[in-house]
Amino acid sequence: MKRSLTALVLAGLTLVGSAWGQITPAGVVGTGSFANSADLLIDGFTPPQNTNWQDATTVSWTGFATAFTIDLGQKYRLFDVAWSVDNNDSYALDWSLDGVNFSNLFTIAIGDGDVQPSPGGMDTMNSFLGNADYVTSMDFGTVDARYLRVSAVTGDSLNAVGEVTAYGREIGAAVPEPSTYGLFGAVALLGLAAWRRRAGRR
Ligand SMILES: [Ca+2]
Ligand SMILES: [Ca+2]
Ligand SMILES: [Ca+2]
Repeated sequence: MKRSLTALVLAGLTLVGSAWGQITPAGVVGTGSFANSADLLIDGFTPPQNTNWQDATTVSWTGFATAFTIDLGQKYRLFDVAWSVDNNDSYALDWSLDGVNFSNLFTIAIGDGDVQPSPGGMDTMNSFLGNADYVTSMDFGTVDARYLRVSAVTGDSLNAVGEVTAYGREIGAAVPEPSTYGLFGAVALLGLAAWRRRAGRR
């Protein structure tokens, strides 16, 4: 009985701990003026490199008073980020737990990425060491965050973002799916109760 109980608990832990990977955000809100829907930042589509910065698949704006806050839906331990931004500007990604107080996660410099000034356009970049689109300045130390905020810092004042994708795993107050954790938890508790009864008889 003890062996099967251990197996059940391990199976339950495996299910709960398996939520690692690409994060599906709950939503995004833009402040300031910009063209196209802010939802394009998290729609899962990354514009091909060299796409025009004012393409229908990008969110574009002028100046440096615009920002977009992505709500991941809950707290995650973040490991990596990939994004698509206009090639000739500096962009910052900030993180927050409460959506109010933000800290800088990383800021890329003008010229980061492999898209050259001519023909220019959108550049896909990420923090995956060894990847063709890896950018050193995006290689951040792990943080626990719920919100991510992207903004342009400096450049030619013509800015665009096509996608922001975060990778991590659920932590903290995550509520497990009732269909998985609840079932295994109930079975494990029943097993534990039975095991205790048996152990008590010895
Ligand atoms: Ca997109
Ligand atoms: Ca690239
Ligand atoms: Ca630009």
